[in-house]
Amino acid sequence: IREEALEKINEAADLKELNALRVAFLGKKGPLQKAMKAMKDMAPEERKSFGQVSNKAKQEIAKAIETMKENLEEAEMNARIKREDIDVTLPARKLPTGSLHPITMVKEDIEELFLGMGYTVAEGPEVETDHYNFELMNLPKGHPARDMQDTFYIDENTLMRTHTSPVQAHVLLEAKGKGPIKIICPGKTYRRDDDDATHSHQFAQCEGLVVDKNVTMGDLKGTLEFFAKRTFGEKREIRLRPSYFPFTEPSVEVDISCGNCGGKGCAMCKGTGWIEILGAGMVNPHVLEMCGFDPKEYQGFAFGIGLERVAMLKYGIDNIRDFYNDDLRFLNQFARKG
Ligand code: FA5
Repeated sequence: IREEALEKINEAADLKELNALRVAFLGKKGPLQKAMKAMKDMAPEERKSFGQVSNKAKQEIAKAIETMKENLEEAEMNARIKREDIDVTLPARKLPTGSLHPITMVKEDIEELFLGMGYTVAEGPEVETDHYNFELMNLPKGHPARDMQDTFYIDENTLMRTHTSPVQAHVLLEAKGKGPIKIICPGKTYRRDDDDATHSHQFAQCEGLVVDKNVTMGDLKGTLEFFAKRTFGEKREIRLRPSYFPFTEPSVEVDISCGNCGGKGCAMCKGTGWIEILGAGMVNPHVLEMCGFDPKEYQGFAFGIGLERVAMLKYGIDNIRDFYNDDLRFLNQFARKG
């Protein structure tokens, strides 16, 4: 029995086989156990020596199993280490990463530019009251200029803000009549416009508001010129055209010289040499008054930039819908490396 067991143990290929041998030779139903049972019919002398022999055989088998177990375990560990060996010289697999949306990039660039001029970034709600979106912006109910901004109403007094200008009122009221104020507010805006190549029912604006003593139209022009040159290039010029917004007086529309033809006139600027980029003006004294500021003491300027418009000009995009189609082939073109 001993020899047969030792031979088989040495040939065991793996731990499972070895365990089966342990059960077979040392288990209750094994040959040694059977032989021990036969001992009770033996003469005492014979029983003693038989007992010694079989105990010795049992110990030897157990020891052989233990030794073999260690060997097999070590072999298995070595095989595993080999299998899981990592080749550190292999180049890493490239993981696909996302990138910032071009509108987000334009927004962040504008934020950085104005933060550098001492502005802070304000925020306001996208679901707004009629009071803030219109009344405090000098657009009382029934005012014809309300038609300039077709509105998504939630109920009679609640709406999706049609511009970022109501943030002016929030900031002014919070300041409780004390300047200076110097904020920008980028954010989403909503209008019931029919979607086409240059209009979307949801778009983004960036409001700017400066209120202090002795603020002039010259400050407004200088600020917007700085913005235009930084955003589109040093060679670009701006011009102010008289316009109308109920919340500014005087109001202007600001054009930038066409980057495509350098101002000579081409298809992109419809032959005029200029492209409109934003609305602006001196804060209407009535708005200051409604928002708790004394217009004899304080003046201000404000502007509202369409972010899609800026992104389209900057990146040469001719269809605003491209921004909202989530087409990675389009979006990946703007991924900033590093
Ligand atoms: C306003 O919304 C004013 N609140 C801007 C302003 C602020 C003037 C402060 C004076 C002082 P307007 O309706 O022109 O103005 O919109 C401003 C810009 O938003 C436009 O020049 C345009 O770039 C963008 N815009 C307006 N409607 C849409 C639209 N449907 N889709 C995409 N962009 C739009």
